[in-house]
Amino acid sequence: MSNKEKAKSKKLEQLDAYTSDSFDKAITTNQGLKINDDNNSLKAGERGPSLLEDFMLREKITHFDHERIPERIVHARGSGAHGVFELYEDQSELTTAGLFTDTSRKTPVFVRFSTVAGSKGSPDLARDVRGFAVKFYTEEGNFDIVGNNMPIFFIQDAIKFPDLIHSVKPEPDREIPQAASAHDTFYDFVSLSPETLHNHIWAMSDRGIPRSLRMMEGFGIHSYRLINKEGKAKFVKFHWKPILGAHSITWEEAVKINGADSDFHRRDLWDAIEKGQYPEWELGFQIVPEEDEHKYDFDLLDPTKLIPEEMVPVKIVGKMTLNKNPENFFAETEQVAFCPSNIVPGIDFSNDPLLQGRLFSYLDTQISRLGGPNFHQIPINRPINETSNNQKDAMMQMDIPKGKAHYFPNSIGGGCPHQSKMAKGAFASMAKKIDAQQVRGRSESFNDFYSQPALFYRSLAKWEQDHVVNAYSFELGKCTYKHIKERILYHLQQINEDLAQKVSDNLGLEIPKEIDMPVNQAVGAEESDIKKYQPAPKKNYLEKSEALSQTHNKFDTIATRNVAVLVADGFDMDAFSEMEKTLKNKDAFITLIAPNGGIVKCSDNMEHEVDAMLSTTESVLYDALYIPGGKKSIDELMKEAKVFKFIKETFKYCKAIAVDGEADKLLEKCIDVPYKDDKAVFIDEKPEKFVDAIAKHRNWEREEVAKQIIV
Ligand code: HDE
Repeated sequence: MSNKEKAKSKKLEQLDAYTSDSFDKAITTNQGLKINDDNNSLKAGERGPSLLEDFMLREKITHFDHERIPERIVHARGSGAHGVFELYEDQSELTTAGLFTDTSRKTPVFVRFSTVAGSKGSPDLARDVRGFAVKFYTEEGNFDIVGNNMPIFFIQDAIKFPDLIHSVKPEPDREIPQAASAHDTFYDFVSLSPETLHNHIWAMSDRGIPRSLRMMEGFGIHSYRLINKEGKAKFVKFHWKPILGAHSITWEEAVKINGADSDFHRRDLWDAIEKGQYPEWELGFQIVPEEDEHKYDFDLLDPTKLIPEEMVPVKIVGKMTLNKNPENFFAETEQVAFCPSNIVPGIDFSNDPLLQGRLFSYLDTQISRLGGPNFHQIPINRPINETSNNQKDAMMQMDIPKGKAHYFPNSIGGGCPHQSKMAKGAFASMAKKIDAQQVRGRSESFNDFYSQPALFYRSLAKWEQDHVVNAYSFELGKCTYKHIKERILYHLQQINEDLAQKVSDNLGLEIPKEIDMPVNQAVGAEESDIKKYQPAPKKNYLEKSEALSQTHNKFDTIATRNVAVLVADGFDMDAFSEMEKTLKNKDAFITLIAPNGGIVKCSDNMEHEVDAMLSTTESVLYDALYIPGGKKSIDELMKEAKVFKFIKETFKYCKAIAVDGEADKLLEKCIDVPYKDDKAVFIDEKPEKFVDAIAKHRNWEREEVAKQIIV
């Protein structure tokens, strides 16, 4: 079965009806007129001016002039793919939602991953949160989980979102820096808004620079509700767990990748799907009964808090597989419109004030981004079930709605479209008791800003903590205002003294004893109210949470890991073929790199196609390095300065290296720190050991020594 057939779904069949191609077709105007010269405009004489009469020129240029739509105000840079969600077990004790109760269904999905701050053409490896938006085309309508790769958000109230984003986007006077949080305005905002600290420390950790979009977790963040047929509701948090495990790279490497291939993540996702290595995630629920709403030391409605998995385990319920690339980036990935308000029966919202704001914002933004309120008719956004209502007009109506009555109730149209009972699959908002006074303010239970960042930092491995220290030092080092850096140091001190001390040493600044704490209350608020909103003292309700560190992760596969193989004419075929067989059996990708393109000959005089010329590629684009022996090949490689850089970098960034025979000479020449006893360096060893080391992603313990290497 071809990949395309495997990916078949009701959504893809629907999209097929809208696809077109130009193969074997005559070029025409948009009015269907065949064109006999698409190279020359109509002119008054060969050297004369163009004529206004030239409708072909005008049509072509006019279309071109309007080919861009506004990029998303956030999450502009993104990559998408089609797939399917399959349920493991019926979850009807929790919800009536068809996609979570019917195990025979294969619910089509479209997923878009993104960075947040950068423009559409910004590099993939920015330090940033990643968007993880999933549209389920269910039989009851579209359901969107518009999440991120971190389980919490920066702010607690939607009214702060424009401020957060204005602060992180390029500064308004010079439009600098692009796709980077390391600048004054962002840190000014963070330092004055301690609610941001939890998401911020996640962004400063390795989670901010994933190895691949296929190797990161996803989170719905907010508490939602699942409702069963008895009408019983429970809170739920949605989790996506990648089958390949969650892995990251270091900042230094990210900077180099952005130069070598700024489409690194986009290419990686596309290539894996094209090669039939479909990315997969398991979906999990964290369930909290409504009775337990107030049981925790944090508020379930506060989106800056996670529920540690040690307190509420994640129940795995199904699997999502991405199995088809889009046909057209603009039509699908650019025009897809996610809205957290897209919901289906059996699921409902919570009062999380951030979620409440999002329920408005997404629908609203699509209207200017996609040109009007009929954006749901764009093929990628159409639900797979039928839609029918009285919103028939507006820009770009694509259907021709028949009939006279476009209001409800009506008798002329037979009362149609008619309302449906819940028993017939209609959505009805759950009955929620609300007995409160209108206030502009926040709950006191939202005041704890330090406990969870502290839990996060405590839960990291030593090397992960080092990366956090480096990230804070780098980002604050890029800021120019001393008072902003000092305010951040103060907050870091509240989170973890060791962290604050290391960063302040790096910056050469003192940690202030106190700062003027900003007040999230109305101007002129009562003193007692102002006090109410001061940060609460840090609590320690859990010493560590393993789920927060990427060291407690999946390290059991090398599928899709890209292994660079450095060769020149005369490389040892015996060693190479054993290695190649082992790696390919485990679904790793191999890239044969040689000083020149075309063909490279092995010791058996066989010809092998070169995948990449040394000058066109960089070590940072690979997960591991293998160099087979062969005197002639190694002598050739010895002459290439780029080979030295390649080896040094691979070692420096803690990746697995295997060499055979004479290739050890290359290591000796390049690596001027002890490497023979390194856990992930293999000299004339069995390929299986190399495989295990690649599966471990990196030998981070090497970092202490490797940082002395200069490249
Ligand atoms: Fe978004 N966000 N957001 N956001 N968001 C958008 O919608 C917004 C928030 C997220 O691939 C925009 O269609 C507000 C949290 C993703 O197309 C916009 C608030 C989370 C994507 C918008 C938030 C997200 C967006 C821009 C605070 C994680 C990309 C274009 C109340 C749970 C979706 C668009 C895609 C996109 C508004 C906060 C995730 C402007 C007002 C929290 C993954 O509507």
